[in-house]
Amino acid sequence: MTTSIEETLVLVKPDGVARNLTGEILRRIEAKGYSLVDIRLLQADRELLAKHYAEHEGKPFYEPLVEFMESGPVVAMRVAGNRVIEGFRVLAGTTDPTTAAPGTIRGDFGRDWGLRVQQNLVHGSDSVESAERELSLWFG
Ligand code: IDP
Repeated sequence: MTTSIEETLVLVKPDGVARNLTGEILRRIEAKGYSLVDIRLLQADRELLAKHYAEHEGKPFYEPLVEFMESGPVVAMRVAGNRVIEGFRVLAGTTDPTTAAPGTIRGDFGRDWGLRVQQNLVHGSDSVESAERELSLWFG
């Protein structure tokens, strides 16, 4: 057993907000035992999204990803808990909603629309370094 109290950035992407899944996603986070520390609903602008997704610049899905993320409001959450960075990514499921395991957020609710970008409902930071960088971008 490892003790590592962490904070992570969770985003409910525009598809999740539009489909009224914010409450269900937060319910799963809280049911798992993680704590909500801060939350905001906002319309992300391109400048914020370019910083958030800097590692993907130049990839074929980058432009459709940024367009999708600015297409409507998102919910940003600061979530705390032991090993929450890895733990939330397990709750979310793998990137592709078609193959994400049932029981995960993406596996249960993600739909493969056949679009240029996977609209997979949520984002979760993937490392301690990413979490620190992303939390300061979204929460200052
Ligand atoms: P993650 O969100 O599961 O960590 P990343 O590789 O960080 O996945 O990619 C960021 C986001 O870009 C994904 O959540 C998804 O919306 C989109 N994406 C990633 N790879 C692809 C792809 O191959 N095709 C379409 N969209 C993708």
